Amino acid sequence: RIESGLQCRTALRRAMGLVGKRNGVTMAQEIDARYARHQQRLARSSQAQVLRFWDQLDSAERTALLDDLDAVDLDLVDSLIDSHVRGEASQAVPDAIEPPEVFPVEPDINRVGRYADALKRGVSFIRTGKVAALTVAGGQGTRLGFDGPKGAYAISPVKGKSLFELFAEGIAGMQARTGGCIPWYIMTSPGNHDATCAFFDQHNYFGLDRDTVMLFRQGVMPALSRTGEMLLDQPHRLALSPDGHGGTLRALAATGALADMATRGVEFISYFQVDNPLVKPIDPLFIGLVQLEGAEMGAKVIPKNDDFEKVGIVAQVAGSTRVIEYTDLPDALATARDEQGRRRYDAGNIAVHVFRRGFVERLTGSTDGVALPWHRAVKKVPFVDDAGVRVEPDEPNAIKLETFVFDALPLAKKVVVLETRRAEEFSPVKNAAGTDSAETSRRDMIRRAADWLENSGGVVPRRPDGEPDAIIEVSPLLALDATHLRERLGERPTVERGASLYLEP
Ligand code: UD2
Repeated sequence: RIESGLQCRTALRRAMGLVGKRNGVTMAQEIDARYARHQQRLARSSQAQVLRFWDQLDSAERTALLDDLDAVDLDLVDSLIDSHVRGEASQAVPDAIEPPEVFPVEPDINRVGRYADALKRGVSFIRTGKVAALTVAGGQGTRLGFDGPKGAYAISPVKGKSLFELFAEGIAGMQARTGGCIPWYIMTSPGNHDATCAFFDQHNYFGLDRDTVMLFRQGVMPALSRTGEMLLDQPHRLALSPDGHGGTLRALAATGALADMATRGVEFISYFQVDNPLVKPIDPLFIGLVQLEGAEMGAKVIPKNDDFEKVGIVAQVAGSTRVIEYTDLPDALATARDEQGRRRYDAGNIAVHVFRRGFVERLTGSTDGVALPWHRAVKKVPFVDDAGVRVEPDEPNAIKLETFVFDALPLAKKVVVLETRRAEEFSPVKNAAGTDSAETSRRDMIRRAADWLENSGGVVPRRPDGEPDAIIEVSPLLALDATHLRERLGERPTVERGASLYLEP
């Protein structure tokens, strides 16, 4: 279920044991009943081995194991074992792929009017409360080496604001600019949900109205041995991981977030990943174009930095729009050039989407649930062996299963693919060092702030290589883009060499 800011606090208090304690007798009976139910169900799926340490567990451990089992959809797991675990369901890239039709960053002469109309409509949808923001923040920050919800990572160059704070201010800034209210839905995973709630609580929801911030957990999938047994991470814990960002759609429906959107009158969902501090949480032009074109979903793209940049590409396959993940793109396609010598498959997916609420309802409303394909990955997953010893494998030993949100694109009746500028909207924080790290992301935030400032008549010192010779940060509460800054900036500052400058309202 979803938790708005207020409910989140109660849930935290419950987790800390401050409310809702039950007495021992009732708890023991409840555990027995739950155990009996799960034992039967697991036996039918030949997975009863996960209960092999039951007799050695205390009641807290038993409860933890039962909670893990509650979170697993065993029917779904059963249905994937033959195809995706014992077999290797093919994710082959079809032969006949084409570049997609893309709306350019700057409209050509034929589209100027359409873009202006789209922008006007987008702003009006925001003003009238028809737009929600949706952040997917369920993944683990493993590659970043950060211990905590990734959104809590301090990233802004002067103030050290967290990713969540930047998004919150982007939303607040857009509310102030349009006069609308933008509900914000944040998808967490069971592993980081409580910490995420606590982070928002501790920061007083960054000044947003608590009743407009909703957190909801995504689902999980068990890691499976190559022969299809669910692995134990500890004698009383399954080895579970988030079910991929495709799980967003399922979780939106299952937790009541989608129904909550309907109650609030939300028609458009602005989707983005937690790892990109440059993202525009809400882009009126993009939303307006999706509506104006009668599309059910949109995808923002940028030209790739190089042939092997780790972004999926948006492509046209047999009449529908799809993302082909970078790991699946054959080298011959990644390096292909058109007649003008330009990269042929160059529409890099930055994982920013607009969904019509009705589309998500259609996908999640069918009796079969969301028909997104499952992707298998073979990973190293620590596990408890039959003797109860925890093994850290040296080689990949387990299958993890995930769905990807962009696999909804071919299910949409129509799609809008909009190109944007990398320097304005994309610099993700994924790795501890090197490409897509905190260092490159901060550098890009400073570059963008310097460009905006110069565009507004400010003077920015630059090094011989052209990089700004100052650390500059623009609060999203002051300005959301270059034009906005130009409108809002009073005095044009001259920045001293080596200075640190924070621009706020
Ligand atoms: C993703 C895209 C890639 C490109 C790139 C842009 C996939 C498979 N690939 O690559 O095509 O667009 O991003 O930055 O997505 N998340 C969840 N729950 C999950 C898994 C992920 O919330 O179960 C979130 C996670 O918190 C993060 C985002 O999804 O915000 C991306 O996940 P990732 O880092 O695994 O994806 P990546 O970088 O391989």
